[in-house]
Amino acid sequence: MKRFDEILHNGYSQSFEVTKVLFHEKTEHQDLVIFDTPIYGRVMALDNIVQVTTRDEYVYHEMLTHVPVLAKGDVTDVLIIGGGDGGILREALRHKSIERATMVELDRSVVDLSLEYLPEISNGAFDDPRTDLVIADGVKFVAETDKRFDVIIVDSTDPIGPGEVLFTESFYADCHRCLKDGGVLVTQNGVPFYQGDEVTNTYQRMGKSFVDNGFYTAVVPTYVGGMMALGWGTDDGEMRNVDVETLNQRFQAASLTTRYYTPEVHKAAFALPQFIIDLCI
Ligand code: AG3
Repeated sequence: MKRFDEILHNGYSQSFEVTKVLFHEKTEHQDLVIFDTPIYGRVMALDNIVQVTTRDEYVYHEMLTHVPVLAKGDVTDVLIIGGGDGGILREALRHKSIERATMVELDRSVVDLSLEYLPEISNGAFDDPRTDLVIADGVKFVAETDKRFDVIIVDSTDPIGPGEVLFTESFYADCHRCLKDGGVLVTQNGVPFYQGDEVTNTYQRMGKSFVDNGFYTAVVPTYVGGMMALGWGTDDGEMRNVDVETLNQRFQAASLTTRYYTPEVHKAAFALPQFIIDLCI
């Protein structure tokens, strides 16, 4: 393979020069490829869609983790749905307040192959005694567990193939059930410029269970199309408005070193451009 073409959006693709293919196989659940590139370092794609690159993964993993954790404050229990590469787990465990990080991943191969070929993504997080890795269907897990969490992070694929069930009204309702009072759910919700329906659908479906729901944004270069929408659902309508000073105190107390997240970026991420507001109907 000389090039890898991601065809996610009809009629538009991104193309990587491939210097080496390290792994390519169909797992029990999806087609998984890992390859090296000149600009983005090592890349993992599932069903032909880029999931993670070693060059820009920090944007997504920091923003999907530190925003809910620092907005909520005093977080001890986190649930991660998906996220087999371990990037979210790594960021979550950087918070000393977190006593338990439960990660429910459908595809064991994603965890195993990430550990083998992309170890810097999880950076030891799977060996942390606070990690509870469950290989199972996230939909079933949230429907059945009697555990309760402060924060739930859904690090899924797009709503095509195995990830589709993680974008349903019943899944969001079950996540709501698994949150402690005042807890918060965040989700990967695609790139609104190309995936507008996904914004509208999630807005309506999450709205059935949460008092306050909407989106915040982050720009991940390899999730092409500009801003990515990250879903937000909580019954605490004030959580999205936590001021920069409070965020700063929590950020300092956690002594995090970040490459994208800052308390100011956190606050600003909730300011949506008009075309995204218009999709929230
Ligand atoms: N999961 C989110 C991939 C989304 C790609 N979607 C897109 N480009 N519209 C990433 C897994 C990282 N842990």
